[in-house]
Amino acid sequence: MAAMNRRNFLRRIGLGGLAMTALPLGLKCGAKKPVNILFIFSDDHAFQAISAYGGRLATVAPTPQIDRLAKEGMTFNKCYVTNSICAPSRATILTGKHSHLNGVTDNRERFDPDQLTFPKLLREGGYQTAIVGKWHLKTEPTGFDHWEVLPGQGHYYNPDFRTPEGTIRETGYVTDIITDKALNWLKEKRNPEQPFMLMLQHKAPHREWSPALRHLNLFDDVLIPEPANLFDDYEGRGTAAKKQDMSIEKTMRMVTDLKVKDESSDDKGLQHRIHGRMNEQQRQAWDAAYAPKNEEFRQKNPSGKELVRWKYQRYLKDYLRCIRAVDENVGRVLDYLDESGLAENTVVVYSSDQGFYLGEHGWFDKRFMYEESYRTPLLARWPGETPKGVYNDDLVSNLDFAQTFLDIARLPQPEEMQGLSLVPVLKGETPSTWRESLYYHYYEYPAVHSVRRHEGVATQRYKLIHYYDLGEWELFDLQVDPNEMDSKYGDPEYASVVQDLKKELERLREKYKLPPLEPDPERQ
Ligand code: SGN
Ligand code: CA
Repeated sequence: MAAMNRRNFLRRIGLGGLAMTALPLGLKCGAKKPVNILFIFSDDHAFQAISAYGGRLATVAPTPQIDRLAKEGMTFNKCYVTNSICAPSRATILTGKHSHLNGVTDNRERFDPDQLTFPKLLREGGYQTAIVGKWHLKTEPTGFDHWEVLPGQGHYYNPDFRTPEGTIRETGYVTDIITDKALNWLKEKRNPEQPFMLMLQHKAPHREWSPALRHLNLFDDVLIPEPANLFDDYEGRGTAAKKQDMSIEKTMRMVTDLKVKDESSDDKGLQHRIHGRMNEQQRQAWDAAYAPKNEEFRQKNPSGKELVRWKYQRYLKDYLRCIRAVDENVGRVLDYLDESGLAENTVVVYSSDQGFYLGEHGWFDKRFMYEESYRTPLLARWPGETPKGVYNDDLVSNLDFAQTFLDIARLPQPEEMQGLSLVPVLKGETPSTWRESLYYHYYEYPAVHSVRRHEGVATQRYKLIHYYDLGEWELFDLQVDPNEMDSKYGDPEYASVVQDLKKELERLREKYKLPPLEPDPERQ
């Protein structure tokens, strides 16, 4: 970039004063070589499905490869998202800003490609940048030297990829192919003279949870443990929890989600998403795996709670099968870093766009500020910097990722970004002034799954949620009610907690420049 352009660019990001210090800063200051950044990201990966986090699934469905990052680096127990849904989370990560400022408040919005993003700044700072896999932001990726992304949600089998040269179709399973492409870029395409930042973004384990053909019979003889609140009756919570449309019992579809083929029904979804994508050989393998299990299901013909239990088993097994392929492929990438000698100078981060319900509250999907969807996995390995095998309890957010990556690259963080660099935290030196609360806002309603709009504030112990169209509040005390079954809002014992949290919510709204709330009676 010419000197003049660079100066304008720095001015634009609020760092005009630095214009004389010729970039790339990350490459110049200090004797250390700039660090590579590998950001592995999945879609809807619940922390409950990563064995490093423990929990009921850790023994039945371990993730030994992702767990390597936990052993060799830091695992965050309290990483939360700003808005628990796909496109908004991705926009927050790229921009380091809350949804109302980056323009992607819900999945229907288009990402403005002219915005300031961390990949653009890394590229400007001398990094080679690439993204492979799910993008989901409608407009074309900007700020990347190399990109190959799935159109929209993409497909599990024989997926198409959008590239600057046009769309291409690949044969095979999406998680393997995304990894092949990422490895190919690392090995053959990038310029080894430059540091890199690679975003390796899986589609899996997103709905409809279609496994790799080699995993179709994994877990067949295993009983997946149920969560304690699989049969939640939503007492103790407000209208939003009662009126959602994301339950295993009522919302999950027998054909597309649960793969019970019904010869009498002409299910377009199954054809479009699964069968129609496959070649004859793949289709036969798929049918051979599901047909006997579906036959057994028909024989048993469960109903009521037994049917919910059956659906839960089928759902979880397919979901965990998808995770198995993600885990194996994380292993392939980590092995390559080891073999190539890159590992030593590469930060590896694993995260997901949000969490997911694996039957907790009787649900699948995300959106709510309740723990399973609000919280997202975050593991990071930075050789020589992160202490090994440490679990961190600081409140961190996907709002922090952009600034963290810039800081790792020793590049300046634009003032307009709203998060915090996690670099000191990663080094085991959390400042005493670290944040004590987080702001959340979910916007997509009316929409699929019928989750009402809400905003809220979370601290280490409490969560205050405001369903502003409904005029309802909920308060959870996670210390006594970790499963969030019993709102304490209105309980006199918690009156002062509510008062303090409302003040904190107002403070955060101001800090993050939220526009005034506009409750909409039409959206009750
Ligand atoms: C998107 C959403 C899901 C939702 C489906 C419904 N995921 O894929 O939450 O279940 O739509 O689509 S997101 O990652 O894009 O946010 S449907 O076509 O099955 O109705
Ligand atoms: Ca998602």
